[in-house]
Formats: sequence, structure tokens, C-alpha cells
Amino acid sequence: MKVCIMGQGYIGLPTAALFTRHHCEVVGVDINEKIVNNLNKGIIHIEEPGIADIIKNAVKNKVYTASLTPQKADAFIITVPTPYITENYSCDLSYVVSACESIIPYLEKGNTVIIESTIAPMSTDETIKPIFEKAGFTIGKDLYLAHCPERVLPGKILEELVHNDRIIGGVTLECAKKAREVYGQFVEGYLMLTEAKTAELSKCMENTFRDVNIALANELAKICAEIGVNALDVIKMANKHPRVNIHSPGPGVGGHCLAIDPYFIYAKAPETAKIIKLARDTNNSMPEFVCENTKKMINEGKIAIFGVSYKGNTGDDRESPAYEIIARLKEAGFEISIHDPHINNEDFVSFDEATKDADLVLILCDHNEFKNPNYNLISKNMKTPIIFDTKNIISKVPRGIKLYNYGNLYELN
Ligand code: SAJ
Repeated sequence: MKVCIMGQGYIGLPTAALFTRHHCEVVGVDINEKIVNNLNKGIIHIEEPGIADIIKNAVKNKVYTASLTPQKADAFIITVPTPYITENYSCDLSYVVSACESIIPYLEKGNTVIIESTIAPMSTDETIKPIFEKAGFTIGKDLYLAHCPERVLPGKILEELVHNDRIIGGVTLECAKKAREVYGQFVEGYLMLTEAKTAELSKCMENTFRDVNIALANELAKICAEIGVNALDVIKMANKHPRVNIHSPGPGVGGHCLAIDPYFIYAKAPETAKIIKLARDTNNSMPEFVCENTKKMINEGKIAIFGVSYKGNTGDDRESPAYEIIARLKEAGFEISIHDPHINNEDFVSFDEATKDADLVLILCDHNEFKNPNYNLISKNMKTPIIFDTKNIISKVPRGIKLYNYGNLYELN
């Protein structure tokens, strides 16, 4: 089977890697020339365990090529971003639409087209299907169209792509069956067949479920800071109940999924999706909460930011709440130095340089490197050794260092 994958990002590239490992030929299409050139040399641009070696081998064995333009194939998979439109929170389908339009000259009867990008409910039927019908295809007869959302966790993508169950939402049942054949090449999880709109809403609800639960944990952290209770203890105790799983409070919710997908549902039913919108607002309010508490810890001086990735051990900083926190603290007059060992940015500095003469270390991301930092260096370098750990990754600090987390913010009142 030959597969053409549109978009070689966090999902498209690992998916391409897996197809090549299962005897399929893959052309990976991207609009970024530098990425395409590097991929053809076997050099990848994302931090994700296991992918680099597979792509290097696939390039060597000529089963993978990157390209700026699509090629004829048996199946076309669209894995391009779907941001939300800031004015009305609806799903911006422009990248998906242009990817679909760009494959039309290469489509042949009997091909399968799969949209993996997360899209708002009804997008496949109302927006994407007409693009191919206009080009002369009859969906379900000579072209098969399905929405099969990805559901993988960055850092574990290879494993989850193979083992997670998948939703296959066909425009017709025949479309779903054809898409199942494509994923059957490497997926070992169960492939559930359904309608496109059900697949679309299921995917959006998975991330909304998580966003709403995180909002509840963040609200609890705020309540505890106000009334004088240790939020982290409350979560630990409550979660001993067999049917309770309170999530972890943090500096806000980042990434390209949880911080966006709930809006796609909200935009479809704004009068009804009340909890969903409130959860978004609560999570969006966390950067301000972090900054207000930081200001209670120190009035002025230098803050060393530890971590701007949206989640631990990845180099992905899309929608990261860290950037709003940094902007707010700068605006409040603090000197900011940023340390993130997972992100290549010439403005970021080493642990040593970040902590030098700093008044506070602000942990915003749970990278492994931050879990047991060099406390000697912290004590030696910092003017006032205070750590504010918004991810609850440090449990104990040596004497002489003051640790704040969501367990003791009430001390600042
Ligand atoms: N976070 C918290 N508290 C928590 C858990 C997470 O504040 O208790 C924050 C993280 O720090 C991060 C954000 O939420 O900023 C999102 O992290 P995540 O690990 O929950 O999710 P993503 O965005 O990396 O991946 C999610 C996953 N969805 C679900 O778990 C329902 C993944 O399976 C999806 O494939 C992915 O979204 C996607 O592409 O939609």
C-alpha cells in the first residue's frame, strides 16, 4: 500500500514512520521546505522517542520520501493543524481544506481519504465532503472519505499509535470499512466503525473531559489558597476513593488539543456548552493566579523560569501557559531568565546562568531534569532561594530554601 500523508508534524511524521515499518511506501508532504529537505536526509524536527531511527532507515531503504507536493497513492491521510478562530472560537478548517484541495489532481477512483486532524462536529459532512464531490467523485462509491481522529500522548506516540483503540468515522459504512483497511496495516487496538460526526464529537469530548477535570483541580487550588487548606493533600486523600480521580492543578493548560478542542464544541452550541466554556475560562485564568502569588513571594528582582514546554519531557511549547506568565511578570517589572533543556532557543540560558542572582525559581513544566535540581548550586547562586513549583514535582527541599506549591499558597495571605 502507498500512503500519502499531508503534514509531517507531531502526528503525521510518527504515522508515516509506522506505515514504513509495516511494508508500506510513504510520501510525507509538508509546506515547510526546510523540514522536507531535512527529512529527506533522515533528520527529524520533532522530539519524540523512537521516530528518528525509523525515518532514517526508511529514507535509506527508499520507502519514505518527503515532498512539497502530493503524489498518487492508495490512501491519503490529512494531519495538518486546526487552530480555533479567536473571534468566535470555531474550528479553522483552512489548512484541512487546502490540503484536501491539493490532493485532488492526484486522486484516482478507489482511493481512501482520511482526515486525522481534530475538527468540529459536522465538518466532514458539511465542509470536506463537498470539496471532493465538486471534483466529480461520488463518496462511498469511487472515493472513500472518513474522519479518524488521532488519540496519542506526546512522548508515547509510537506505542499509542499501535495499541490504542481508534474511532473510524466514515461518511458511509463502506468509507469506514476502507479506512479500517488502512489502519489495519499497523494498529493493534480495536478499530470502532461509526459515522463521521460521531467520531468528530467523540474526539473533541475526550479532550474536553480532561480540560473540565483539570479546571476542577485548578479551582480547588484557588479555593484552598483562599481558605487555608493544603490542596495537594486534599487531592491525595480524595483520590483514595475508588471512584474519584481529581486531576492535578498547574499553571494552566497548554498544547494543541485540550486548550483548543473544547472551543469547537462551544462554538457549535454556545448557549448550552456552559461547563465547557467555564472550564476553558478557569484554566485560562491560571497564569494570572500564578503571577499574583509570585508577586506575594517577591516584590522585585530576577525570576528564573524553569520550563516553557506545555508538558514535561517534550520540546513542544504550543499554547503553553508559560508565555503568558512570562509576559505578565515582565510587565510587572521582574527580570526574567528562561531555562528549558528541551527547547532550542538562543535566548534561553543554562541552569547556572538562570539561577545566578535570582530571587525566585518558578517551575512551570514537569521536565525530569527539574525533579531533583542541583540544590547546592541553587543555594550558592540565588540571592533569595525561593522555589515556586506549580507542577508539584518537588516534594522536599534542603534547609535554607523556601518551597511554595499549591499545598501552601495560603501562607502568603
Ligand atoms: N495538565 C494539567 N493537569 C493534569 C493533566 C494535564 O494541568 O492533571 C495540563 C498539562 O500540563 C498540559 C495540558 O494539561 O499543559 C495537556 O496535557 P495532556 O497530557 O493532558 O494532554 P495532551 O494535550 O498532550 O494530549 C491530549 C490527550 N488527550 C487525552 O488524554 C484525552 C491525547 O490522548 C490526545 O491524543 C491529544 O490530546 C490530542 O492530540 O488530542
